[in-house]
This record gives sequence, C-alpha cells and structure tokens, in this order.
Amino acid sequence: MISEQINEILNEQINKEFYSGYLYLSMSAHLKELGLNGFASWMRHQAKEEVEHGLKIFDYLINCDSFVTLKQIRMPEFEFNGILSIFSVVYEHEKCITNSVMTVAKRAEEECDRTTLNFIDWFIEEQVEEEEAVKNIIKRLEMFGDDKAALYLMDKELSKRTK
Ligand code: OFO
Repeated sequence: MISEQINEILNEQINKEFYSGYLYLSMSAHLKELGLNGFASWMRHQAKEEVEHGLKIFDYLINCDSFVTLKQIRMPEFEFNGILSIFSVVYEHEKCITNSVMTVAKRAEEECDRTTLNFIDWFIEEQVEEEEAVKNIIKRLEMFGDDKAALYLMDKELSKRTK
C-alpha cells in the first residue's frame, strides 16, 4: 500500500519526467533549426525516453492501486546560447532529476516501503547513465565545439541513436 506522501512525490515525479520530455523536445526543435539534425534527433530520443519514465511511474501507481494526478506541465524555459549551453542545461536539469529521485528513495526508506524502494532503484541507475552520456557530449563539445568538421562528425554520430 502506497502512503499519501509517497503518492504525492511520485505524482510530482511524473510531472518532472513529462516536463523533461517537453524541455528536450523544445531543444530538439531548436537544434533542428540550427541544422544540427543528429543532435536534434538525439534530443528527440531523449524526450521520448523521459515520457516513458513518466509512464513507468504512472503504471506503477495504477498497479499498486494508488491514484494518478496529472498536473499542469510548465512551459520549457532555457536560453538558446549555442549548443554547449544547451547540453549544459540538460546536465544541470538531470542533476536536479537525480536529486528528486533520491528524495523519493529517502522517503520510501523512511516509510519502510520496500516496493517503492525497489521500483525507484531502476531510476537511480538510469540517472547515472543519463548524466554520464550528457557529460561525455559536453566534454567533446568543450574540446571540439569550435571545429566545424568535428561538430559535423559528432552530429553524424549522434544521429545513430535509435532509442
Ligand atoms: Fe532524464 O530523467 Fe528521467 O528519470
């Protein structure tokens, strides 16, 4: 049985995941406008993944006989200051999501809610992978970002992401 408080933070988490999808989709549109189709496609896959994360929590609540409360998704806000700044925003955002997932785990631990703890473990591992992937892109952008040929190759490489 999921407590009211766990229900509340999991519903908040659904909203954060959907917001992440919204944010990354708006970034994808901007990258596409810049002609960086590979980066745009990578970001679109990322957006889709975030919506899937939201749905994973949505299904968990329903399967546990708890309630889903979908809240308003706010408008994505970020400054378009070049490609490196876009990925820096993604990295900072992912760190916030990691904190948020950790808060769910902490709360579940306090309540001895083993089921939610098990469930949220998947997200904790996923966050390590996501932060790592974005950090790698940032490192390469910092190294080669001004080199148009390198950027072209990176764009080509990122276009290969399929999920
Ligand atoms: Fe990128 O974060 Fe979902 O969980």
